[in-house]
Amino acid sequence: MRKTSFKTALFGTAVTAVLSVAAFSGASAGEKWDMPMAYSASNFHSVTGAEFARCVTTGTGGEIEIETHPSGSLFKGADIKRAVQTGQAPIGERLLSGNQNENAIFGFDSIPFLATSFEDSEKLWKAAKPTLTKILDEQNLHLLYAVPWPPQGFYFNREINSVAEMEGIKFRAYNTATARLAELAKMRPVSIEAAELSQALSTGVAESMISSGATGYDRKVWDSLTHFYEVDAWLPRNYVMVNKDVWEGTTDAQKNVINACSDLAEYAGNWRAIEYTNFTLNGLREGGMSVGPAGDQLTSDLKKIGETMTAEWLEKAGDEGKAIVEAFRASQ
Ligand code: PCA
Repeated sequence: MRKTSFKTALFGTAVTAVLSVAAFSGASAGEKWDMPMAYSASNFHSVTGAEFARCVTTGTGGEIEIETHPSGSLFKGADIKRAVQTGQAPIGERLLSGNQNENAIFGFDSIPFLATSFEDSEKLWKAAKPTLTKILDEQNLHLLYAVPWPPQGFYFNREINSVAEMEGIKFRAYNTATARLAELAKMRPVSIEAAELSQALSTGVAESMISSGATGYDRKVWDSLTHFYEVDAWLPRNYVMVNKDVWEGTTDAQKNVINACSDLAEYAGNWRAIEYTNFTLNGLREGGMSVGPAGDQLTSDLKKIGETMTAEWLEKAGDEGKAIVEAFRASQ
């Protein structure tokens, strides 16, 4: 049978399922799943999501047609998880650590200086995934895949050489960890979604942030900011979730296709993130920004803040959190 000749492919049986369903089910009109995403269409997470959507649409022979809605056009980032939980949207993508205000475990990927490379980010993800899958399941959500952002560094509109020099600066925060970091550095945190970032910077609502080269590049921040310090503080993830009732309503064959497309998306998204890292740092340079490592004083000041934040997170995340960090360290 045609099926067996594909068995040696990268994703084995799962890929076979995609191909066989696509080949035999024809193009009947099916269900439409709108998929809200918070970041710009050109961002690599959105590109990966669009490919995932095509994979599912093709793989199910049109039985499930997914359409992505990037840039927060359907729901803003902060509203996407609730929308999927309550069934307002069947599927969606959200910044994982954006949910850490409801459960500290969601912030496992924003602990300063715990996992600072793509390799370690992958190990940390493996250590956290079972706990996270369970928490999401209890919230009526089924986890499909997660992709990291490039390492996080600091953006400023002036040269900064120590944490003392950050005092009073308006700092754009994207989750509880970044707001806490601002507080510890005596900056003034203001919560702003990436989709509103360019405007917040040009109007002076924010004058600094921690993020990846990718987001700075996507939002063309060189119009307002001058310095990017490569601190490699952490690599936060975006995750794609589906409403549990919707997931349970799919057939086994459809689940196989969606799982295969999810594996492929996580793998491809990870590679895109790696490739996007230097590409976007060069983009910041071409935009006129100074891009380079933080100085010794700034680095050691930030390490101290990192120690405080790590202790605070471990306290809040309890035994489950401690187990994730221990499993990660054992895998290093
Ligand atoms: N970009 C996202 C989150 C992390 C990142 O690199 C943002 O700034 O909103």
